[in-house]
Amino acid sequence: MITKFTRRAALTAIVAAGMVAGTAMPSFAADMEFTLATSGSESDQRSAAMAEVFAPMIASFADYKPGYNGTLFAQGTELEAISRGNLTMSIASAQELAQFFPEFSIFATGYVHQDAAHQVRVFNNPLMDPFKQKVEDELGVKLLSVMYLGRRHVNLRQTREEVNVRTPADLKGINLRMPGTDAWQFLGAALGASPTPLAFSEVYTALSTGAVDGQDNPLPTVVDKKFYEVTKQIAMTAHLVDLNYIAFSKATWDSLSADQKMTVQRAADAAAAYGRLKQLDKENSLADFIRSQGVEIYTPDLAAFRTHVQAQYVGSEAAASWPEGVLEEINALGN
Ligand code: KDO
Repeated sequence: MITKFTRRAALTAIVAAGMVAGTAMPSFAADMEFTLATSGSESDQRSAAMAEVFAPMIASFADYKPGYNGTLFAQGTELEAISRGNLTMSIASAQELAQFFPEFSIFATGYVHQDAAHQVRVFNNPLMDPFKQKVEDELGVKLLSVMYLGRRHVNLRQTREEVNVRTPADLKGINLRMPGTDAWQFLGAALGASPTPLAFSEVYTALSTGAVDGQDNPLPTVVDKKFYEVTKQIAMTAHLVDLNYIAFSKATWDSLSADQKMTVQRAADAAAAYGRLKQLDKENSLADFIRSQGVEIYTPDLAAFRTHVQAQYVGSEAAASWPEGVLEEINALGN
């Protein structure tokens, strides 16, 4: 806790300095450069949406410069880079934000969001305002829009004969790669597995060598990163309807004219909406292809997973950070 607090206080100071620098920039700048860092690939739907929709919409005043596969900044370091003024944008997760603001773990909790539309209703609801404001004030990052990554499932190297996943008890001892933050590790343990933190860029190799037993991601990611080549089964746990935020430098934002701000906001919303539709489409159509590659896909006992995962959060340190009543508000926005 002390580390987090110290880190946050330091960042607040950095941001304050950055914002002063930001306001000194000319608001009419015609040749700005918006750099974006993501650990996703170029063909990932979120990357494609940014390149195909966001970039042309802001082209009259800014060049869009994306860096894929964690090449500009390593996974999990992007928000700090924006905060320090070294990066304009990222495709940020709630789990990354929870490292600075533990209450963001509520959006990273298993079986909370129900679907893509629910994510949008939650993001646009006034309940999000204090969350967004805090990120802006203390990290110097504006959360422009919510992107859909999809339903995460458990994807293992073992055949179903070796490991048949019906309930969380069947994941006991399974070395499951999860991204490297507390919120992700908690979710992996809540599923009943033994979570191992690993950067996204390392997952394929770790699966192929057997350094880990499995990973969790939505079907489009399994195809995009060819995880089907090195795994044998997917248990459709749907334990997290995963999202990302389009994160934007507050210092750069403050340097834009009112028209430019409106254009950036519209471009982010349009890219998120476009990417969401594409991702939903892929999610609904990729199972046959994955099966044709020799990967068995099946649905475990979802009620058992939901009950077990939710029970792990009750009384947890993460849940203690959630503002009173917000979980109920999120649930009320569901179907
Ligand atoms: C991953 O590392 O498994 C993950 O899916 C986590 C997401 O939050 C997101 O960052 C994503 O990776 C990357 O954008 C790569 O697709």
